[in-house]
Amino acid sequence: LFICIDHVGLAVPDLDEAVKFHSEVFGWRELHREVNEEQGVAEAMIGTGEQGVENAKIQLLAPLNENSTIAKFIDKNGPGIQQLAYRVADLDHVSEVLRERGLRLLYPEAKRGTAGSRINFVHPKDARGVLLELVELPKDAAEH
Ligand code: CMX
Repeated sequence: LFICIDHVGLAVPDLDEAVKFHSEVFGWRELHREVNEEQGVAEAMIGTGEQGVENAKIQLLAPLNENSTIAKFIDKNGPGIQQLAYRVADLDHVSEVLRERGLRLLYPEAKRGTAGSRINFVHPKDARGVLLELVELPKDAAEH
């Protein structure tokens, strides 16, 4: 059903500060950055950046405003791990299979995620306390 772990998402109050911390202390590199208004986030993907090394990324997620899901998460839990993302080949198929298995998907249809990917989420209550994102990369995606 799943190809690999695509990324782990961390809720952070300040994106620039978080990128600096993870770069300087852990040696991660910024691979990609964007604003996703629909999701209410400013985000950066960080990773090793090593060519030919397939590795899960870390997604740093900062709230765009106080109504953002990430703002609510930080208010309630403080900064930290907000989501685990599994990469899938066919999001619509996997969503259908998981619905058949009794899990609630958050959106009736896929939404736009990082760099033009298609995404949906399994409700954390149905995934044993983990907000599970499902990610289908765009067909022409260059692997990081
Ligand atoms: N991980 C684990 N559990 C979580 C959670 C998370 N990230 N977010 C909420 N929960 C739990 C809460 O602890 C709470 O449990 P209790 O009732 O036992 O206290 C329950 O789920 C309801 O939580 P809530 O604080 O009332 O939050 P909401 O229901 O308002 O929102 C959710 C929860 C999952 C529907 C919302 O976070 C959401 O829509 N997430 C998907 C979108 C998203 O995360 N976007 C940002 C990232 C964008 C990207 O990845 O590209």
